Amino acid sequence: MIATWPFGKIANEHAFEKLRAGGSRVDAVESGIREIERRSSDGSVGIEGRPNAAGYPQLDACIMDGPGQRAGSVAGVEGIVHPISAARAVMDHCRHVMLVGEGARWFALEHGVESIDTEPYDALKAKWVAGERSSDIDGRGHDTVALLVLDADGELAGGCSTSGAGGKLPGRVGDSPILGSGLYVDNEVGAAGATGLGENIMRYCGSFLVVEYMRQGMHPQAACEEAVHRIARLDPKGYELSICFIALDKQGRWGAAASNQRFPFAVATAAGNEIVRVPRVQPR
Ligand code: SD4
Repeated sequence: MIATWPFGKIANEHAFEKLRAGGSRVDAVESGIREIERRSSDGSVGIEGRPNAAGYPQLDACIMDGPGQRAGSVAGVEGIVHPISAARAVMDHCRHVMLVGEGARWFALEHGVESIDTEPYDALKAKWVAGERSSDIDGRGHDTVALLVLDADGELAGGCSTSGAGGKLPGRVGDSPILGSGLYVDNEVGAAGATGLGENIMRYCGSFLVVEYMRQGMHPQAACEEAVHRIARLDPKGYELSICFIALDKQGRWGAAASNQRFPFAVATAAGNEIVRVPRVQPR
């Protein structure tokens, strides 16, 4: 398994424990991500993640299971402690794939996903509407946990959860809950996940792109790098994109790349669980 950022090591640990205890790959993904949501580790995932411009968190998450190409996603959800479990409830129990906002919250509550009181949010929202708070996507101080799992049967699953870009406008949805952008799992080929500034990932279907490069025969490392190069070539910002990818293929090979920063992530196998760092890609 492979997971974004140093907290990915904790996600991997919990995911591995779940597998060892007999859980499925999807249980493992959910469990690993729940732990990061529970800790709200660096203030960028979960209910204590960095708030939006109005001062309250709106959370995004999705989950995919390779066999059957199953998926569930929630976006802009408020007051739900474990958006990854809400996404899983959508995947397992809903005839739709993606729910947003209040509808996502209702569905999560119906399925027993833990919630908190949203009244304090309402007071903060009122301040924003009254113009007492400013809005600006700050482009810093936001992370996402994306976790990809290849199980002992060679099947893939993955998940992604975030509080999104700090200071985002209320209602802004990033790449993380968008299948093909923040996460993509293709059980024939491999899986990929993204972190960074969603606006620069979702305009290019970033994770889908990485998986398609693997389908063409690239190693996951080359596939992640190629996706960064391709986006940088097309984008007016060049390499100043603040985007990072992780990937895992059907053979258990992995890779990662980042546009303009050193990128730490965690890789776990039966032999151990370590934080690995890649330097920024070398601009072409
Ligand atoms: C977003 N991709 O909402 C997320 C945030 C993130 O590192 O991953 N930041 O844009």
